[in-house]
This record gives sequence, structure tokens and C-alpha cells, in this order.
Amino acid sequence: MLDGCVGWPEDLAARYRAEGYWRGEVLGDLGRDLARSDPQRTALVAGERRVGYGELDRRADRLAAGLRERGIGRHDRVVVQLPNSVEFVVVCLALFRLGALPVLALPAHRRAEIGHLCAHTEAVAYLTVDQTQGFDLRKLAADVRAETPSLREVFVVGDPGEFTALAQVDADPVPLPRPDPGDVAFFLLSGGSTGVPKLIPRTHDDYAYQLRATAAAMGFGADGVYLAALPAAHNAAFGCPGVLGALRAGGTAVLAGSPSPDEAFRLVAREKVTLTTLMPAFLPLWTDLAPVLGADLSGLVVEVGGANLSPEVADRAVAELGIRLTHFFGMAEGPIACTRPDDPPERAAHTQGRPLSAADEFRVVDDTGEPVPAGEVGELVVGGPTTLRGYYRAADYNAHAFTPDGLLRTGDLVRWTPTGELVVVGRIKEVVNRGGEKVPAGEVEEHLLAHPGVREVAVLPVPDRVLGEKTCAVVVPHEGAPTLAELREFLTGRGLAGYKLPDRLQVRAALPYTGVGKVDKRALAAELTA
Ligand code: J2J
Repeated sequence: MLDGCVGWPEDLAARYRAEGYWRGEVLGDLGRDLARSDPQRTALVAGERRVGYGELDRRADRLAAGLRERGIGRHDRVVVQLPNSVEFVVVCLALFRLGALPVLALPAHRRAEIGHLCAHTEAVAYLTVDQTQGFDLRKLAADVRAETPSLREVFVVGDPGEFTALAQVDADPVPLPRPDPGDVAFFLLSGGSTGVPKLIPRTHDDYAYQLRATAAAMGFGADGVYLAALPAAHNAAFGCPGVLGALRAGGTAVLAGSPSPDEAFRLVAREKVTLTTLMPAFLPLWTDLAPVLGADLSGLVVEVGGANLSPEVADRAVAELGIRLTHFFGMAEGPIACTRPDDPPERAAHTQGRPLSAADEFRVVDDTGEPVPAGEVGELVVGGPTTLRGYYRAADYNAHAFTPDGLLRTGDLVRWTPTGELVVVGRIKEVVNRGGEKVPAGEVEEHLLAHPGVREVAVLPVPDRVLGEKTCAVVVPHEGAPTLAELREFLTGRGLAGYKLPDRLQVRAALPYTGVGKVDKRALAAELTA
């Protein structure tokens, strides 16, 4: 296993193998068999482009060889920031085949996040697009390269400017050694942590199992068509079963630009989509607009998760759209619970269903770590064949983020129903869940404290009708309080992603503190919602 990662205890790993959860698959093999047996079969659809399994396989092999010629190889970290596109999938496959490790950044990330990811992983390359929504990522790349000694290469989809065009990275395929299935295959970003974002190592074995188990749970097979309407670099759309799971099953992945109804509905109809993933905030919009736009979504399986789902929203969507709704509790760290498409609809409206794997251990505990009585609320701690045992290069953080016996403290408050379904009721971690986008409070606070007008600050969620939560910064100023617009501009200038900017500002003379000298966010939250 890569240095800086924590593996599963040997006995558990042996059990997961013996019981067939981990089967020695490697992610670079996704689509390989079909490339030989049925090369014309559609693997990917993006806009008007259709890519067959044969072409996908060939392009991934050629790119892997081209990257290898440029010195990229086993265990090299490569920060990948691409929109949903054919290139995104080809790049991931090529890196998997090389045993190089994609670090999956989100399209919304900016200099602060990309700089941190490159520095923390000592990335050798950053792979991105020329621009997005008027923002020049090559400028960002130049800044990051200047401050990251390890970063040798920048590859750009589109106009490369001073860097290398990805399209030119191409060579005749060469035989490559097969990576160890127990080794890390790539990194996902954690949505919830203190300080800077933490990195989640996912192994070939564990992710291949997640792809297989989620596909089975959703009834997704070779005739399945998955619509990636969320960023494919997010765990929910990447591998639950998502884009990779669609390839593993021999189905088709349709890559959309966004979950906006006009685009998504058009693709559902044109490509005969069978499965998609949405954050709950989009469900009312889909429900309202389907009749207006004349869309027929009946029978479509929709995985909803990532944030609180209101039962009314769920009921309305099922009744009016005729979709088969499944409700996911998932984390990039690996644990998943979900309702199944054939469950009674009220189960998805009111619960997050059952753990994905029979080998998962979901424990609900109190603040001393003891299990709570059946049905009571406590923190969810989890271990299992998809759940990480340690963040990358984060030994100090890991000491608190896991229980003494190695289970992940999720920071989520949950309870079990009498019939064994999980219900998420809240959270103790300091994260704002902004419609499924996770804003780590501590990270934003650190940036705000660098503003000369900010003496003390607390960042916390406030309820929002559309997104569920929005971000409020409570600031104790030095003389002359900054305005919200000034703070947002300041954070943008520091290279923070747009979704992490505070939506609201409250200026106060002092913050409330608890007995142990921590900001009393509970008291603040009560005041803000009063
Ligand atoms: C309330 N909160 C939820 C739910 C996750 C599938 C779906 C989502 C994610 C994801 C994912 C929730 N109700 N149904 O990785 O594979 C909150 C919890 C959790 C955090 C994880 C997947 N489902 N959450 O959202 O890593 O607080 O993963 O700990 O982005 O989202 O966020 P993330």
C-alpha cells in the first residue's frame, strides 16, 4: 500500500477476500472485455459524441503510454480537474492502467483547493481544462506550479497556452504491469473535516466492490444507461454505481453538464436513461418542470442523497413523476446505506435504507463511544469493505477521526428504525451542507481570519428553503466591520471555491464560548434561527 495510507487489518482484509467482497479486480480493466467482444457497444455519450468500448479502451491505452513517456508512472499523484466529459473518463482509465493515482478535484475548486491538493500529495501533474465559466484555469495552473516544486507537468484539454495539450499526449500502447488490487487506485476529497480538505485513498478492490454492490442494489446491468448529471468526480456519480459502475456493468454512461432539467430531461428521453443521481435540492425543480417541458420520467430510478431529503418532496416526486426513488446516505470515505428501487416508496421518503454490504459494521454510539440503546440517536461510526481506515498523510487527524478499533467517526447523527433502516437526523461535524455541496466551516474560518477587519469568526449553517442550508459567517470585527461583499471578494481573491463563500454575515461584539473555551456554535445557531 502507498506510503501515507492506512490499510485494513490483515484479518479483515483476508475475510473480505475469502468472502468474495474483494475479488482482485483492478479499475484499469473496466471495459476491457467488452472492448474485445463488442467494441461498437456504446460506453460513453457526451453531447453529440458517442464513444464505443473499443475506442474508449484504445484511447485509454494510448494516453497511458503517452503519459508514461513523460515520466508518469506507478504511485505518481495527478490532480485531475475536468468537467463531465469523455476526456475525464479516458484520463481516469489511463491513470489507473499506469498505476498512477488520480486525485479527483471538483470543477468548482480554485487556487486554494488545487494548490493544497498538489502540495499535500506532491503531485507530479495537474490535468485540467483551459477555462471554465470565464475563469482561466491555465493562470491558476501557472500560480500553483510556481509554488509546488513537485509539479512537473500541466496538461490541458483545449487551448494549452504555455502548457501541454492533452490531445498531444499520445503514444503506441505498451504492456504495463498490473497494479496490485489491494493498493490505492485514486483519491477522493472528504466533504467534512476540520482545517484543510482531507484525502481519501480508495483501493481497486474496495472501489470495484462498491461499483458491483451499488449496481446490484440499483438493478443496474448491461442494459443500464446511467446519466451523470452531478460532477462525475464526486463519489455519488463516479461510483455508486455511477460512471465507472456503468462501464463495469457493460452499460452506458451519459455525461451531462449539470442537473438542469432541460438538459437532463432531453438526455433521459434521447438516451433512454435508466438511472441517475440527484442532490435533494434539485428534486422539487425536476418535479415542477417535468410537466412543463413535457418530460416522461416514469420508471427512471433516481438516487437521491448527500443532504437532507424532505418526505414531502420525495412523495411528490414519486407521485407526480412516476420515478422509482432510492435514498442514499453516502460518504466519499466509503460507507453507503440506501433504499432499494423495489422497497415501498415511504422507505425512501423517510429513511436512508440499509447498509450496502452484509460485511458493513454500522455502530451508533454516544459521546463516550458506547452503543446507544436500540432506536436512539447517536453518532454513526462505520467500518467495512468500502470504508477507509485512514486519511492520506494525516496521522494526527486520523488519531481522532477513527475509533480505537479503527472505525470511521462519520460526524453524522443517526438512529435505526425498528425494521433496520438508517435515519440521518443531524450532524456534529462542523460542515455546512449547502444542497449537497459540503462547506467545511474550519477551512472558511481560517481564510476569514486572515482578513484585517476580522478579529474572531464562526462559520455555521443557517436553514435555507431551497438548499436546505446556507453558510453564515458570524464576525467580531476590528474597527470598521467588513461587509459581506468585501469578505466574499477577499475569499475569492484567496482562491477559495465559490460554493464556500458565506451567503450571510452577522457582525457581533463578541462570540459565545463554552466552558472549555470553544465557540459555542449551538448557542449561535439557536440565536440565528430564533
Ligand atoms: C443527510 N445527509 C447526508 C443523506 C450524505 C452517495 C450520496 C451522497 C454522497 C455524499 C456520497 C445524506 N441525508 N441522505 O458520497 O456515494 C451527508 C452526511 C455525510 C456527508 C458525506 C454517495 N447523504 N449526507 O454526499 O462525501 O453528512 O458524500 O457524512 O460529499 O453528506 O458527503 P460526501
